[in-house]
Amino acid sequence: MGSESTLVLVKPDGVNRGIIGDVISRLESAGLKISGLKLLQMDSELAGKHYQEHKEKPFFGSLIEFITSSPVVAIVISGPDAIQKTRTIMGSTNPLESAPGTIRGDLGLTVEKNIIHGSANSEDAEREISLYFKEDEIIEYSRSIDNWIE
Ligand code: D4T
Repeated sequence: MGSESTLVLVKPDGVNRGIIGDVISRLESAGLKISGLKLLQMDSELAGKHYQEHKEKPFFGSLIEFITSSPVVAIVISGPDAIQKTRTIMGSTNPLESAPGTIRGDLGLTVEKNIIHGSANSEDAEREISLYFKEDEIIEYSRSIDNWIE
């Protein structure tokens, strides 16, 4: 159960619906820690890099338009098994198939408007974190509660 980091985005639908706090709160309540945090407007270049694996998919154009349609919140989330833990709290891609209690199951609307992105694996996490954060924007610190979590 090693500590690791993952990249989370609160997507434009989450920002515009005013549920940034709810998303962050669910991750924090599960013991995960914020190591980096920013609001930013993605451009199509960054969006293309982020979603490079989907370049050939039929939904790619619409996905890029959506993700660049308003600011997003980028977060580096850290903790034991942070990648899998975050994916579990997110729920599955399609909110209609996400379990209640997950972010997408409770708050998501469609496969596109599904509130949150979380890195799929450690390789993606490393690549995605470096797309959004410089090294000195990620802060390692310990909280007293970490003794109860790690
Ligand atoms: P992300 O990458 O946002 O955490 O989502 P997932 O890992 O759960 O889902 P994914 O890689 O299969 O899809 C990436 C992203 O594309 C959107 N999408 C997906 C879409 O707009 N239309 C579609 O038909 C699919 C399959 C949603 C998430």
